[in-house]
Amino acid sequence: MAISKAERLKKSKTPARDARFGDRLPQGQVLTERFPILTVGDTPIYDDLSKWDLKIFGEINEEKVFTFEDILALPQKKVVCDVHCVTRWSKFDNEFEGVLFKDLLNHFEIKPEAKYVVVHGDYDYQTNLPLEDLLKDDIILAHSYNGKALTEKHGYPLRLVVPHLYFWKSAKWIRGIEFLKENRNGYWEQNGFHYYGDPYKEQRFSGEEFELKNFKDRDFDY
Ligand SMILES: Nc1nc2c(c(=O)[nH]1)N[C@H]1C(S)=C(S)[C@@H](COP(=O)(O)O)O[C@H]1N2
Ligand SMILES: [Mo]
Repeated sequence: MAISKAERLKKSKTPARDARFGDRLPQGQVLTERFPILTVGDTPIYDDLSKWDLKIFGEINEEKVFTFEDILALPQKKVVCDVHCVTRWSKFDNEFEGVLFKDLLNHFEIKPEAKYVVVHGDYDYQTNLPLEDLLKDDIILAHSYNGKALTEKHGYPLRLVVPHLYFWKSAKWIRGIEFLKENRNGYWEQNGFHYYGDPYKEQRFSGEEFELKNFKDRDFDY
């Protein structure tokens, strides 16, 4: 089922580049005004926030658990960003509010060996990223969207937002952050999608990680 999602998408027609948006709209994307919902499986309902927590584990000095109150007690920031879904929709100027990932990092110690992260969201959703990517200034754990609490379907009470990668990396209903020495692919990454997923390089599918197109631009010793 999941494999066929990647296979179906590969067969879909690539939309022509929309010149109105210049470089802002990545190749192969179509702009949407609405905010589509893409979820594998059921939508979790958190009518009682005491049932929610965020566990930090793996290659860190001491495991840490944040309650929702803990999250609200951290510095609150806003990020305005564009999002790009691998299924070809993009949406401009989304305002997310919450806690920057780099601010969360002040509250636990990552071991120097940690190089990768797997983000866990309900239910059993996992997605992988290099740790370095999460250190960027605009990576946010968001509880609000355009001035209001996230809706249940968009990830209430807390979702990750990683603006510079395809939107499947932005785990909804985030419950865990796992630090790792080596990369471990998540759900979509195991099911035909790219392990990194840069929309500006159209890294949609797995098996494309060698970027043969750009081979001539690589550094060579001789
Ligand atoms: N926990 C969880 N997070 C998830 C998903 C999911 O199924 N479960 N879907 C991903 C995908 S494929 C996309 S495109 C975005 C969609 O977010 P939205 O539904 O708010 O548009 O969430 C991502 N985060
Ligand atoms: Mo997606």
